[in-house]
Amino acid sequence: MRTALVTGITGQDGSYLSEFLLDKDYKVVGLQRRSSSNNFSRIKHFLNHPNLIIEEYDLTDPSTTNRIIQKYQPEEFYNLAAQSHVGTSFDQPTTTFEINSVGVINILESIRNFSSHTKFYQASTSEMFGRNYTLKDGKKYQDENTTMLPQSPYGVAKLASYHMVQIYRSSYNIFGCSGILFNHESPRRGENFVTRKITKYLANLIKNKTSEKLYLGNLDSYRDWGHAKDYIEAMYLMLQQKNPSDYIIATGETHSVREFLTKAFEYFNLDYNNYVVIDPKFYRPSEVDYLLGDPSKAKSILGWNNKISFNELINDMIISDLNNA
Ligand code: NAP
Ligand code: G4F
Repeated sequence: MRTALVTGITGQDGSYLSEFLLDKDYKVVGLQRRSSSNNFSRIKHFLNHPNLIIEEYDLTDPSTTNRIIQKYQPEEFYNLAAQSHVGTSFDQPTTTFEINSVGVINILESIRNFSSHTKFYQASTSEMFGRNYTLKDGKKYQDENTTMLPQSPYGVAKLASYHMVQIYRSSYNIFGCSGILFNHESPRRGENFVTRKITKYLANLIKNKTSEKLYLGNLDSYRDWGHAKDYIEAMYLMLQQKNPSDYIIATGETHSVREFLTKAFEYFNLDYNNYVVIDPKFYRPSEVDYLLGDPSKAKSILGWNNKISFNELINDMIISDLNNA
């Protein structure tokens, strides 16, 4: 039985990936940071799985990282833990850098010193491109060759760890891959990301007849939004290849926040203009305006394909939030 370590198991992607690996008969060691209150809501339905072990862990603590790597010597290590909110990274740049950059170096050093056969997956991000894109035949997009010019402390920290993975690959022959994932959402998405904020608000509006308004920031940025269930499969595929590499994972479609909002409200035949208030509090000091990924490399080498459409994603999130409201 193969062993996989998954950091961030209590998060959106960590929860889906762990279930996926357990279904493939892996032993999964889920690394969870200590909390004074229970944050198992995304994993409680499989917490009793016989092949799941939960270990307490903090990415910023190198001695714990060393101890856990030495103890399990895993075949695969998926690093999904992060301070993952871009807006928050402007308020907490040092914490963001500690977790999203220094934390990754801690893991890479542990693998180099104690478990060099371990294949490593790093959760990189389209936020690393910032406002940059490639322009070809009148189309703006980002692919593996697009220059990265991050616009947020989060993007900078993720770019540092992306380069670190490349350095450990070329200098020490570590099997390290970065998945450059574009935005992906699901019913398990954190409630302060824009998509979930919208679907949760709508469910509350319909079920509880609230008269509260929905406060949002910039509606004119574009994102390439996929479903987390599709994207975790790409992470697994990257570590099954003969050689390590970095891959864009995206749908190849882009939509504005306004479009997401319009479609979500139309589900209930409502006009968002009657409910949404723009609050400058949610504007960022620097915004990423336009993301559209070209996943051709992942399609041809990994055989990966996005299956869940933009409309299906919105419906899945709305229905789930309605059931929970
Ligand atoms: P998420 O739901 O915010 O989950 C983040 C996880 O990291 C949580 O389990 C969190 O634990 C854990 N964590 C945070 N700080 C930690 C620390 N110091 N030590 C140990 N664990 C810590 O994020 P996600 O959406 O699943 O994203 C997964 C990864 O992909 C992240 O690295 C994110 O930056 C990256 N990414 C996400 C997207 C996207 O659109 N979702 C796109 C590109 C890249 P708690 O539960 O205790 O908070
Ligand atoms: O949902 P968001 O916070 O996602 P963002 O900033 O694109 O970051 C997500 O995707 C990245 C990949 O590109 C990941 F690396 C990262 O970890 C995270 O998962 O914001 C999306 C857009 C932004 O343009 C934001 O300014 O929505 C805009 N927005 C408008 N009103 C809002 C709000 N964002 C949030 N969070 N809350 C609002 O009220």
